[in-house]
Amino acid sequence: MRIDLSLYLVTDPTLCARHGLVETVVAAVRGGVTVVQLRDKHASDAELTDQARRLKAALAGSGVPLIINDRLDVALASGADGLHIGQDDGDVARARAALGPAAILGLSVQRHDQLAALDPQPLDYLGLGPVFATATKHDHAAPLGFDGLAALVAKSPLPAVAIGGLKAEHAARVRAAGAQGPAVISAICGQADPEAAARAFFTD
Ligand code: TZP
Ligand code: MG
Repeated sequence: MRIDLSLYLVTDPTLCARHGLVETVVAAVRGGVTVVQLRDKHASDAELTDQARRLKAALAGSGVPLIINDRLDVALASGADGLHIGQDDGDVARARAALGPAAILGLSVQRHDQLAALDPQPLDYLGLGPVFATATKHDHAAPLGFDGLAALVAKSPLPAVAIGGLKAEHAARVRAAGAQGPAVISAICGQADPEAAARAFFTD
């Protein structure tokens, strides 16, 4: 599936609570976010499915896909547009088989050996990072920096977003490194004005 990775919003239950999950996402989409990933490591499947359905309804007509982090069952039950998994979240071929050909499927990659080992065929895109250290993800891998990001993108068989500590001022360098765009949590979700925060990613 073709997917616009220009600005990828990942949600966080604490940071998005400032304005409410749905309100934050709707405002961010008004500001130019092109993909939304629902990410909550602690919610039950039932809670996350309910949130996904509410987000999916709020995004109707926007053309912005909703992707679920980690939980294949929630992606299937909620009618979301896709799934994003990490290196330890199961087999991409099995996820593709369960989701069907029309769904979006993304994978997180932190290192060259992971890139060399992956089969791109079932996947639509990669999430590469972290570019910088970030307090938003506690157990993150070693930061890549922009040079490390560019080196990974150069070897990537798939379009990629970059993640980790990215702010609007970094958007141009992310694109210059060859990524389709930045993926962010706190630069949008934790902000007083999520719409303006999203729009700022397109100003340079
Ligand atoms: N994966 C790598 S870094 C990260 C994830 C989910 C957190 C990104 O959050 P922020 O606030 O944009 O640094
Ligand atoms: Mg995961």
